Amino acid sequence: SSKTAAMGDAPDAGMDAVQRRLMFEDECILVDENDRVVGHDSKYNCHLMEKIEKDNLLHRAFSVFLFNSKYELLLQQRSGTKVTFPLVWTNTCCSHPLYRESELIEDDYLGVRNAAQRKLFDELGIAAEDVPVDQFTPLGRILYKAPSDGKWGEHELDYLLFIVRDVSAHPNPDEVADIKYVNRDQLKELLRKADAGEGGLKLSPWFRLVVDNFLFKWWDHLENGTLKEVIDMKTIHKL
Ligand code: DMA
Ligand code: MN
Repeated sequence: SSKTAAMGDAPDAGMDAVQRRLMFEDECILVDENDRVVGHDSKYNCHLMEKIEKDNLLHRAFSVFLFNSKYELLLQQRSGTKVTFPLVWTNTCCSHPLYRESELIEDDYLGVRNAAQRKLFDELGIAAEDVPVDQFTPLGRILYKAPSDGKWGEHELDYLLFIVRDVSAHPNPDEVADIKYVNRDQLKELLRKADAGEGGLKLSPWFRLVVDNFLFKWWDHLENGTLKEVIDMKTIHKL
């Protein structure tokens, strides 16, 4: 992409056309630090670091961790055209519930589940019937800020969702460069490589936060059938 080659003064100089459309069409949900809805703004504004700092913009997001029936976790490498965090490896699917009725529903976190189902199809071509909304388990919420390169970054209140389903994935190249399933040892090897800077391998900051704080413990509980014990939807972890 010409993203880095064409760095002019405008923050969107050289932005990929598909990603630009999403930046202006997607209307994110603004929340306060207690996850109460306080308004809405474009995906574009919500991810401009200068705006985030000036107006203290915080938006709602979700991160899906999809496991197959062997309890291997599906990872994705973001496409090179993503405006934020291109080419980094991360959990199965991340995005934002949008400021629309179906994705604002707070009962049983249905809005976030609806958004997760929508984006699993958009990014990975996973059919909605393969990921029924009632199969997502919301485990917790994290609040974090992370600059990407240049003018972009994240400041999110992120719902962490687990789901176990055998699915067939057909990655959308506008969103996803590559996918793979990993077991715990394979993930540990990826972490080691990323830490060592081997092969230019990079992990997303939010995936790293979840790995370092929760993932392996939750993975054990998932496999042992005791996931309910670790659900905590009261706390908002400021990481
Ligand atoms: C944003 O993901 C959400 C998190 C948790 C980082 P994203 O940049 O992949 O969003 P989108 O797919 O909507 O561009
Ligand atoms: Mn975001």
